[in-house]
Amino acid sequence: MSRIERLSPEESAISIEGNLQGLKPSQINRLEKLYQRRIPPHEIVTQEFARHLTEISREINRQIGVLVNRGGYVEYVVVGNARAIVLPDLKRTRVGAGRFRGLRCLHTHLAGEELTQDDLTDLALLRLDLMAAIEVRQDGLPGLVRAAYMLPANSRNRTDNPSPNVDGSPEQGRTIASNKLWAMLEPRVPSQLDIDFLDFMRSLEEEMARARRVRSPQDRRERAILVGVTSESPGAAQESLDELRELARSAGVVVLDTVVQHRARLDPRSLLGRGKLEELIIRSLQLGADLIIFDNNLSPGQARVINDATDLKVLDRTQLILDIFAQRARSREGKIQVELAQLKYMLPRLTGTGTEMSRLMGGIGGRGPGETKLEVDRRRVRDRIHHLEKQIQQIRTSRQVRRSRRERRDVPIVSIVGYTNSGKSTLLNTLTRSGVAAENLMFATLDPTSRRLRLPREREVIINDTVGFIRELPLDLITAFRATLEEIEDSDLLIHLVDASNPQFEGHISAVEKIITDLGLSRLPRLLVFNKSDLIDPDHARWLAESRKALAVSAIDKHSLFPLVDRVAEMVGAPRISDAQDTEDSAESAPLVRATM
Ligand SMILES: Nc1nc2c(ncn2[C@@H]2O[C@H](COP(=O)(O)OP(=O)(O)OP(=O)(O)O)[C@@H](O)[C@H]2O)c(=O)[nH]1
Ligand SMILES: [Mg+2]
Repeated sequence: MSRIERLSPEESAISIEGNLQGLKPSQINRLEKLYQRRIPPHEIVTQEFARHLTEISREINRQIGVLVNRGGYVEYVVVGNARAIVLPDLKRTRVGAGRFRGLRCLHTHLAGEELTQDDLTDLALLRLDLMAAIEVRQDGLPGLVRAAYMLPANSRNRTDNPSPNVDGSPEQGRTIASNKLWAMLEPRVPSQLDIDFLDFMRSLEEEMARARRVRSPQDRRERAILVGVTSESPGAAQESLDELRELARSAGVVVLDTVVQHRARLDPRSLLGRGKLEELIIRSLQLGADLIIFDNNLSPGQARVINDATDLKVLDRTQLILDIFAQRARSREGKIQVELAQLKYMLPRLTGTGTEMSRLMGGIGGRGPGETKLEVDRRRVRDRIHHLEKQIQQIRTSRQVRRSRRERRDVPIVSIVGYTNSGKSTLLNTLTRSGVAAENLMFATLDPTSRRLRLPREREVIINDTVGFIRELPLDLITAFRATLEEIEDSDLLIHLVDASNPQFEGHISAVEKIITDLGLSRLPRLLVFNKSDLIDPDHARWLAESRKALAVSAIDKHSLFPLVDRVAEMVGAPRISDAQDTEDSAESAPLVRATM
């Protein structure tokens, strides 16, 4: 086994960590000798090894811990105080999603006490194979060994034990989402621990792999746990999390589980309480998650604390949205805008160098901004931002020229705005018989499309599809889409399209209104249009429209759109085509004239 060779005693560093103050050289020497002892790989601990630990432990009246690998070699020796021990931070070496570290902790408990909460936390956070406390009897000999291990998901309904060699029923562990997180072996003295440790770990890992939903090697999608921390009502939190789930789906992420924590007051430091954080880590281990996505937006400080504690890739809501934008942007300008927004969001979150940073930088599937992933430093990020801003400026100038050309044309502009997935692209397609991609995904459209729409009585307008809005969309991100914005700014009319079939449509309307106001566009005439009315009760649709001086349509049914076209013509007072200077091929692009009815 290469692992044994690599970590043979000759090669591993002989160092004792922790509380060494006041120890005699002979005692240090005996501690160092631990590195030369080997436990047969199939045993958790031998009587002899345990005795070596307990004797020194009693003598110096401090806890002693060792981390032992699966080859049976000691990798770390740590000295604590009489009641506790601080294990080294192993997180620099990352463990694959859903795997154990291949190290178990054996440490002494001077009063023969149960495993402490800290012991169990270490078991989870360090993803140890096993956490064992060896009782130190008054005479310095080893007493009972109490050992805990993490359980695979859904083991509540399990009838068999992870290892056929484990006797007795494991003690109940703490539960999350009705899943036990850990279990205990029956306490025994070392000589009676008749478990084949390697077999035990193998069956535990196999069961862990089975519990994680089967992933085919081709399936490269990342797997995430969604987390919402809220002081709001459970209902509101759930709705918000439902939207996050849609966002995650749109980003191509598989959602394994969702976790909501209610707190009267959100913890400004880590957002989540420590216990919840720990549960989250175990849960991600059980399910084989690569990534945790927060519904909340994390401050740079919170992101750092959570990142350090979990050793998992952590994204917040804004980063998830940015990630979707990064996947979807097609135009050169769109791509630059997204990279710019990503860099600006990440700049205050960059600390340190190397892996730590790459974890923060990496979006889903490692799609961090630009090519600069591993060795980025702040200065380079700033340079890149500067460079991209200059490019944007150039594109903007050339667009200005195009715009002024169009202004001369004197054709009214109508922009379709609305919450993401409300059906804007579908509406444009049906109105103009075009093939703009419309999908049941959030932020399907990022690059704006303009089409001519011929209205009754030989009139026409230019109609724009736009990027969708979403609640709590950072204004920075919208302004990043200047191209879309400029189209909206020039509009003579905004069609505010609402997905009436979405239970949250009221919230969507206010979110869109707020963004319109924030963008300083509230002066523009607006027409509220309830879409997807085919999915709701027709009477309700009619009532909705009437009560709000709005229209109810179904963008997939062109007949439902005639009243809309009439109203648009009325509101923009569109000139006759013959009045406009440039009529191009507008005769062919006349899909929605009454004659087709
Ligand atoms: N049943 C029904 N489905 C619709 C209607 N309008 C749009 N859809 C569907 O809703 C989904 C979203 O439509 P899009 O046109 O892509 O929505 P969008 O507003 O452009 O979305 P983004 O570009 O992502 O902001 C698609 O699956 C459409 O087929 C409608 O009137 N009725
Ligand atoms: Mg769209």
